[in-house]
Amino acid sequence: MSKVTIRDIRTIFTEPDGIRLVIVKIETSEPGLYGVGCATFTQRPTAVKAALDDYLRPFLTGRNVADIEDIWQSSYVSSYWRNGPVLNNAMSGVDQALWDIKGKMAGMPVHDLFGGKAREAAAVYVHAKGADNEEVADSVRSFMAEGHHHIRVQIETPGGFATYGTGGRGSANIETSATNPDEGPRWITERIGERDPDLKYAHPGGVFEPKPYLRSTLSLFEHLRSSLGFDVELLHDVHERIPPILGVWLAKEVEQYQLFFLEDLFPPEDQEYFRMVRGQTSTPIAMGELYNNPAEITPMVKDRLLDFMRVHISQIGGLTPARKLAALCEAFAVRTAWHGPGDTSPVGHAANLALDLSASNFGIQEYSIFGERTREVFPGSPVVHDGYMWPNDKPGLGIDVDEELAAKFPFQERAYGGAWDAPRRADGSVVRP
Ligand code: GCO
Ligand code: MG
Repeated sequence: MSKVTIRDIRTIFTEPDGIRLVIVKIETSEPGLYGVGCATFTQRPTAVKAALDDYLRPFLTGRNVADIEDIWQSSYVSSYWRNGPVLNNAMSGVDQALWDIKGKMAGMPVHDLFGGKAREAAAVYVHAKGADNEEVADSVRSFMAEGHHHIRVQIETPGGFATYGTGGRGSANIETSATNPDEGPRWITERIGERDPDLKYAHPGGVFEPKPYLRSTLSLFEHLRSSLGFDVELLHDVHERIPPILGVWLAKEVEQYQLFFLEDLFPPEDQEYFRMVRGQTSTPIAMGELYNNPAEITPMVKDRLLDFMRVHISQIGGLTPARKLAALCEAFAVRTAWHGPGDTSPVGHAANLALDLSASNFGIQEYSIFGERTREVFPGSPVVHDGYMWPNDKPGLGIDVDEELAAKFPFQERAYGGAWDAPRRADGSVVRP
């Protein structure tokens, strides 16, 4: 084939099931040959589009689609200041689309370009949640009945406190980002808000207090292990909410429940605390979705302070840096667990899967069940059954976007452009989301 060049780079916005997704489509000089990539930064999607339309599109139009590495390196330094979620997501959309194109040109799935299948399918974990111990146990049982063997468990904190991942108040759960101002503990700023309705503090992300959260989480694990036994693999996401020393304590306390992993015990800013955890417990540690650059997680990997590397592929700039990071992890026996929440589009999940299948140090893949409409907008979305995600073995990423249908689900209006309401401590101070 003669030289194929980038003819156009377009950004597609779509929200089929309540989550704003950003897709990049690269059209080439070859009629009918194009690629798709995920650039979803759901909290700031229009900023990613501006980075693509105003900077990457003019910078890359006319470039040879074959030169993925050079395109990545030159885009990376093209702004001089680099390493942010906006620019990285824009680069990821381009990078994944170029791998998709390369696969189509070769007539091979991307996992074949990466060395071929090291496994037939990727084990996934799904999300169980509930208001109390028995409700979470029921949710785990129904996932097990569907053949799932790795299940993340999150429980609401009694007393109306906010917590992550339950879909309740202040859960920062991307499936249900709307907060509902039901009765719960009140905090000082909420009372001020009643006196001054313009005060932004009056928008409740809920009240989070570490001790009630820790008590209900430990009671959940006790309940699940005594009622379900130890065969099912259980995971949990702390979502960086608790003071570090309580994180150290939690990691020790849950050792007896034999978690598959404990996630985001600390924010990246406090990552030195992992050293303390490592010395005291063998609870497996997962970390990474908040890093912007692989270099930020390298010290953790080389000192073996984590077991599962959970970087968000579009957040670090696409498959090109992700492959290198996976190889670095392999050298230190750290397994991959690429971030796969609802705000990773099915295109991003297909990119995750290409690495899951081909990397020998794959650990687990997070999976958020795609809605019916989302599947229709993205023909070729990876299929999950028996607790595994399966490839369709089509060339490239094996997935497409139905642009006409995507346009039927435009972004919905959101207060403050979709900014998150931070949870707050009882005294009104902000807690990490
Ligand atoms: C996870 C994550 C997500 C994030 C979300 C942010 O482990 O799945 O923590 O739920 O909160 O992707 O937009
Ligand atoms: Mg997480």
